[in-house]
Amino acid sequence: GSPASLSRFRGALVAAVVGDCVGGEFEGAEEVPMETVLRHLNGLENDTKGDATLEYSDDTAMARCVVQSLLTRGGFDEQDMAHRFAKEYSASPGRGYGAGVIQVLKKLASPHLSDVYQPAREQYNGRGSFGNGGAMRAAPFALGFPEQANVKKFARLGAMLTHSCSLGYNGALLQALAVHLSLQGALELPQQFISKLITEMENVEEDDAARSDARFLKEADKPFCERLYRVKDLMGRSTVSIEEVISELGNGIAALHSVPTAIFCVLHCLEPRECFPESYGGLERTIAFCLALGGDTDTIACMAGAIAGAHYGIQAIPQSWIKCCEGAEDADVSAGQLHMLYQQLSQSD
Ligand code: F2R
Ligand code: MG
Ligand code: MG
Repeated sequence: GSPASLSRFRGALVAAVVGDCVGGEFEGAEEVPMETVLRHLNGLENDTKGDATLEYSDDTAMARCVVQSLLTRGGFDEQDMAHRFAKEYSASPGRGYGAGVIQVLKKLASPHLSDVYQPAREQYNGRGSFGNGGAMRAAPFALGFPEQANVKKFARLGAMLTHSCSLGYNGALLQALAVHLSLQGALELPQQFISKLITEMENVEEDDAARSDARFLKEADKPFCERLYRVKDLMGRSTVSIEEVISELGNGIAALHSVPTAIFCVLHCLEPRECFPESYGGLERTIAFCLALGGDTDTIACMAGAIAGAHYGIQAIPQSWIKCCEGAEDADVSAGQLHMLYQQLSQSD
C-alpha cells in the first residue's frame, strides 16, 4: 500500500484492538505452547456466531480515550485526555488496569486538580511508573500527527498523564514512532527500520531525566537503545526460540520489557516460519507469536498489532477475528476519522 493510506490506518487501529482482545486469553500465563495459541485462533475462525465474544481490556479502553480526545480537540489537549481517562475508568473499572495506575485515574477525576500531570508524578515515591500503560495506548498519536516530531512530543506527553518515569513515557514514544515509520512503509526495509529507531532513541535517551532514571533502576545507560540493539542482533539469527526472546527482550509489564519485544515480534514474523500454518499471513503470524510468549500477551499483541497492521493494512486481518473482538468495528470507524484529520494537518503543514 501507499504510505499513510487509509488501509494502513485501519489496519493499525483494528489490529491493536484484536491483539488486546485475543491476547487477553493468555495474559499472565507462564508457558503457552504454540498449539494452544493456534487452537485459540482457529476457534475464532470457526466461530459462526460472529458476535463480539472477546472483551477489550484497559489497553483499548485508554486508546479509545486518546482517539476521541485527538478527534474532538483536533490535536493534543492534556486536560481533555486526562478527563477522558478518569471518566472511562470510573465507568468501567473492571478492564484489568495496572495496580498502581488506578490511583492516578482516581486523582484525575478530582474537579480541584490544577496540574493534570501531578498525580502521575506522585507514583512510586515520586519516581513515577515504568509500566507499559503509556505505550499500550500510544498508536493513535502516530495516526493523529503527520510530523514525526509531533508524534514523539505528544506520545510522550500523553503517556506522562499516568507514567512520569522516563522508562514509561519513552516506551510510549518508541511505540508511537514504530507505528509512524510503519505507516510510511518503512518495514519494507527491516534493517533500516530498526536502525532508524535506534538513531531516534539515541537522541531521546541523551536526556538527563532518562539517564538518572536508568541509573536509579540499575538499567543500561540508554536502556531502550540497548534493547533495540538486542532486537537487531536477534534479527540476524536464522532461528530464534520463544525462550530466547523472553530472556533477551522480556515479556513483562514494564515498557522496557515489552515495547522492544513487540517490535521484534513484527520483524521476526515478516517472513513465513515453520511453526505457523502456511495459510497464515504476516499479521496472523505476528499475533500468534506474541501470544506464544506468555506474560503480558494482551499488551504485547496490542502494540505489535498496531505496528504490523500499519504495515500490512486492513485486508490482512481475518474478518472472523474482527467480528469476535469488542471494539474492533468502532476502531475501524475511528481510523477513517483520524485519517481525515491526518490529511488536513498534512495539507496545513
Ligand atoms: N495489569 C494488568 N494485568 C494484570 C492484572 C489484571 C487484572 N488484575 C485482572 O485480573 O483483571 N494489565 C494491564 O496493566 C499493564 C499496564 O499497566 P500500567 O498502566 O503501566 O500500570 P502501572 O500500575 O502504572 O504499572 C504496572 C505495574 O508495574 C509495576 N511498576 C511500575 N512502575 C513501578 C515503579 N516505579 N516501581 C515499582 N514497580 C513499578 C507495578 O507492579 C505496577 O502495578 C498492561 O499489561 C495492561 O494490560
Ligand atoms: Mg490490558
Ligand atoms: Mg497487559
